[in-house]
Formats: sequence, C-alpha cells, structure tokens
Amino acid sequence: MIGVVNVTPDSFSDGGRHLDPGAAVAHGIALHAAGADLVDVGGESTRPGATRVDATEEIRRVLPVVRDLVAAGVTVSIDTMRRETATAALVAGASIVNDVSGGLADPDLPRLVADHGVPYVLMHWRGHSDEMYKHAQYADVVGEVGAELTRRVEAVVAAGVELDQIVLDPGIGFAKTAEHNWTLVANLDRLAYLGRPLLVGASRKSFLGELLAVDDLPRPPEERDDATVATTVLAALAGAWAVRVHSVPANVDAVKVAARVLAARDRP
Ligand code: PMM
Repeated sequence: MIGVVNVTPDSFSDGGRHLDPGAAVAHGIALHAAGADLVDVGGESTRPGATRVDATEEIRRVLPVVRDLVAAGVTVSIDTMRRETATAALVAGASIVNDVSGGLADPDLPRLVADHGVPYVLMHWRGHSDEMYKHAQYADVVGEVGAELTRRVEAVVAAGVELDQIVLDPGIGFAKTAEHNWTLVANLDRLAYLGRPLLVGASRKSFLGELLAVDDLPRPPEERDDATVATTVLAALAGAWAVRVHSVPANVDAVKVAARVLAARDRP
C-alpha cells in the first residue's frame, strides 16, 4: 500500500493541503501509521492541464519532507520525472523512484536509477499534462499500454536498469479518457502478467468522480474514497502488487479481504 503526499498547491486530489513541510510530514507519518508500506512524495502536479514547475522549486518542496519522513522511519518513494529531484531525494534517504513518464521526460533518470540500484516505478505515459489528452487515442488500450510499457522496459534496461528493479503502472488517467480507464481497470489481470509487479493508481481520479456525478456535477475528489476502495479490491484480485492511495485505512482492509479471497481460491 502506497500513501500519497503531494507537496503542491495544485494537485487535483489534495492540492494545497500539504504545501507546508510540517503538514506534509505529519500527513506522511499518519499514512504510515495507518498502514502505508511506502509514502510517495511529489512536488509537481500532473493534473490534466498543469504547467511544469522548475527543478529548483520541485526540490525545495520535497526535500525537507523526504528528509523528515526518512528520519521518522518512513520508507519514502519520490514521485518525479527529473534526475535532479530524484538525486536530491535519494541522497536524503528515499528508497524508490516513481517516474510517471517511464523515463521519457528525462532520459538521464533511468541511468541514475541504475547507479543507485533502487526500485523504479515505470508508468505508462504519452506526454506532459498540458497536452496529454490529445494523446488519448487507442484502438486497443490494454494491448497498446502493455506494448508501450514493454518498450519502455527495454529502453531502461538498455540504460542499465536491472529488470528486477522495475515496477509497472498502467497510468490510470494519464492520456486516457474515462472509457480507457474503465477498460484498463477491467483488464488489470492482463497487465499484472507482463512479468513485473504492477502498481495501480486509481485513487480519487476523475473517472470515479464522473461515475458518481449528480446532475452532471462530478463527485469532488475527497468524496471518492469509497469508490477508490472498490478499485483496490479489483486491483488486488487481478494480482496487482500495490495500489497508490490518498486515504489508507479502508484500502488496507480491502487488500486483506482480497488476499483472503485469493487464498481461498487456491485452497478450495
Ligand atoms: N498518479 C498521480 C501521480 N503520480 N504515480 C504513479 N506511479 N501512478 C499514478 O497513477 C500516479 C502517480 C496523479 O494523482 P495525484 O495527483 O493524486 O497524486
């Protein structure tokens, strides 16, 4: 279970709440205490349409949070597409690099990950947030996401990353319409068997808000946690390795239920 701490003013799900380093650290510690195995710290919003922050500002936001969470005994993943930010976070004690661009935004990032030998989350991505919707075109979204992830694995392995460092992520909501997201959620089992562990990040995303809309008004992000738990059950039953969520306790229970059901399937 991965808990999310966005140290940003503008993330769709929790933007502005954890911009103050103290608040971000307290939130990360609370997620850890509630059962998050990892806390994912990010300093750049990837919400649709977001413009980029520069590396200096990204590092300024995340570094004190990473440092203090590590000091508090929390295992930290750094959510960044930049080599400079990942370097600073790894030096400060982060254990995992979560690159939503799968090595495409900064070709130097996979080399850094190779040098540090840390786990590397490689997410499916087709372009930055300001232009990602124009790339939301698929004839077969599951097949294309799988094939593109496989090509990215080959590219980062060529850059020196070991296969066993890699975790794959279908990138729910990134260059995808709600229809594409539902098709991916319905077929996670096909992606879970690409040969590497699968991470799923559906938490509070807009396809859930649209599903739960009343009078065409999407359900607000902070009221999407029950629906998120439903996606966690589906991901766990499909064989996912982890889910990335904003609210931890109910998701921890959901994973326990799914794991017990999988065990009962094995021993009828
Ligand atoms: N989604 C967001 C940010 N980082 N990382 C991974 N690996 N997978 C995701 O689906 C993902 C991510 C955007 O959501 P947020 O603004 O709530 O963090």
